[in-house]
Amino acid sequence: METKKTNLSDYNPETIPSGAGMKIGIVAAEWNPQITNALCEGAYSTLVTNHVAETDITVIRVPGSFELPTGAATLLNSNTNYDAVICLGCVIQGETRHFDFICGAVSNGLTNLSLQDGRPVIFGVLTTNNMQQAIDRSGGKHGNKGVEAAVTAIKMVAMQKQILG
Ligand code: RBF
Repeated sequence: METKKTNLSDYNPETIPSGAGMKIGIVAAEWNPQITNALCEGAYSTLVTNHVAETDITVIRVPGSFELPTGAATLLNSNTNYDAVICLGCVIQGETRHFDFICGAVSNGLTNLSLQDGRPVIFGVLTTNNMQQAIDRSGGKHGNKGVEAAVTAIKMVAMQKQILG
């Protein structure tokens, strides 16, 4: 069981179910590309390390984090039966209130989408005060939130397969 996370990339491989056979979509925002590319790399490599086939992973891009819910809905509504969608973005506090609106819209949008659809939609969005905090959490001293998001996706899909078959 998790208590306080010290590093976003830390997980116990023995507690992760195999991702073999799972189909996973990744939606990454283009804003702050240095960060979101690193999140994407962390998520993708973690899925592959945990036996998700590369042919079962689809990566799409949307312009900004605000568009993540629509990107995720597009994958869930497609003909491919994704088991989960991982959403990756980085919203950095600026001088205007955009930060609050974007963060609120994305977290509500992804939550509502997941509850309506039933499949896991993973919140892999960094919401930071500055660029350094984002660097620290996208492969820096606090690990990589993309790794955490991928582990969460695999665990959620395995939980649903166990309960729902
Ligand atoms: N998108 C992000 O993913 N991260 C940001 O930090 C971010 N900051 C923004 C700041 C401003 C002032 C504006 C206008 C947009 C920003 N966006 C950001 C883009 C946003 O998510 C969305 O793509 C656009 O608002 C178009 O809907």
